[in-house]
Amino acid sequence: MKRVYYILILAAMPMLAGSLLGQTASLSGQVLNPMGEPVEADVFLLNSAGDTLATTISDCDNGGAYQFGDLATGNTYFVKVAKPDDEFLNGLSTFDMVLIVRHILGVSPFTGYSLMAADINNDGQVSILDIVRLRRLILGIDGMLTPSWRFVPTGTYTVQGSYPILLPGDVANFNFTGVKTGDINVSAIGCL
Ligand SMILES: [Ca+2]
Ligand SMILES: [Ca+2]
Repeated sequence: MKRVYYILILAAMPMLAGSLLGQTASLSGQVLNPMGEPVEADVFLLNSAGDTLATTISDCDNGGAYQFGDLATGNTYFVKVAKPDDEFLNGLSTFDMVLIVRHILGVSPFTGYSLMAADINNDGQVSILDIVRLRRLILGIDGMLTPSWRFVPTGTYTVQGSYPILLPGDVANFNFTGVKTGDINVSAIGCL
């Protein structure tokens, strides 16, 4: 019987220690466009196995803020941000096509988020194929664009799907930048 109690106490110890020391933390940040304006998007919190632990929405009425609370400290979590593809023409115009042409001709080369936005067919480079694709979208010949938005941790430019974050305690400002595919001049409305 003593041994059973011992095992029970051992099993309960990490939980007890965590609650006694208050070892929970929150993770928060903002989802913004490249101009720093809020974007409403779905924010997913995943574990390392890829299971969804919680979901929330970045709040346009609160500067695009999102937050997860009551998380165990010391763990690495993963955050994924996504936005439905249904408003794929949001912000797309012939002016974006002109800007991509100027990039390809070397007149006004892109950097950073503009390069991400201009890769419309998602093949890792900006080429005449992206202009063709954008033209077909604007003319209504092609009826979908996937992904319509791409989200990366602010200051990075490589899309991976989900991004790790270690929680030694509360972490704020795990911010994401949302790039609307094809929208070079950032005219898409982020809070639809
Ligand atoms: Ca491309
Ligand atoms: Ca645009």
